[in-house]
Amino acid sequence: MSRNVVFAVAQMGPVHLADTRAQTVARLIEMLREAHGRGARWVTFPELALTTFFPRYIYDTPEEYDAFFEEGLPSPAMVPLFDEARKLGVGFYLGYAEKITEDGQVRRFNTSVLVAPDGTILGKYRKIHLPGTKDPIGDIEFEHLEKRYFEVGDLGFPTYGTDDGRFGMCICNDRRWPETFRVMALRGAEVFMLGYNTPTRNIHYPEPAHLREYHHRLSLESAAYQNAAWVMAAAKCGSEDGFAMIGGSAIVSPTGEVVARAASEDDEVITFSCDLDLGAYIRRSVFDFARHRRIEHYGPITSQTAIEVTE
Ligand code: CDV
Repeated sequence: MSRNVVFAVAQMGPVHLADTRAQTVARLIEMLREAHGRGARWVTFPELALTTFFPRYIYDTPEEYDAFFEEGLPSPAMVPLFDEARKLGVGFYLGYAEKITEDGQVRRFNTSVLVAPDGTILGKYRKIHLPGTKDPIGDIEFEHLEKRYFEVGDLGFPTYGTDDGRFGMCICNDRRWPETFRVMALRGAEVFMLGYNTPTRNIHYPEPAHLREYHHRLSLESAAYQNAAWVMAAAKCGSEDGFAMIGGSAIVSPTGEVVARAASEDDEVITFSCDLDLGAYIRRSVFDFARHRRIEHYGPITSQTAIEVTE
């Protein structure tokens, strides 16, 4: 039996501060329909897909920043998307800012949800590698304050079995960390879904502009190959109220090759019929984890964060 499944990545162009949730969700629904029309069973949408990338701005009180968060799953704003996806029989990954109240405590996370084609919520992922700072750097064109607005994710890297294989999720900066993908691969993931908002400019160092997209692609390609899995990567990109972010949404095969890539910096759907068995020969040979991994030598990966030189 063939294990070919059509996957879509729905890249978004900018979402401005003045855009309403209803306008933004209508764009997501339009892309969902396009993906369905091309035979897609699953769609990957971006990180924080429902609003502008608000961590670039300085807010001091929850009264100011709570407007960017969703409560409930689906939140009221998400309901039309959930309804349409269930009607079409399309599953999806969606990134959003999550606010929950737990034991009387308000908690906020940078989250993604995985919803099955029949509308079942399979599970959530909460971003673990939060980039940027808690306090503003100041004297800079824009900030990156994810550590100010979100807690570090507390769900680890779960994977979810579906009728079309086992999927794992991560979010944006997580893709630069090989540990992210190896943990999901060790839990059987055959498809990694991720959304991102990557500014074209590195505010911490004057890096040549071309490196932003190169490092993005390098991370996806190595993650796919080293774990013999498919990668679905969806950008929110273009200029949000004058702040530019890279495009380059892509589908990468387990051989590490980009098989589909967005051409624009706007709303754009890319699709590919993915053979979920393509990674099998890699998992039987060079990356046969059971035969070749040497965990007795990997201790520092979980016992140290920073570099420590002992000799
Ligand atoms: N949203 C992100 O996590 N952005 C980071 C930037 C700040 C480097 C990224 O890894 O793309």
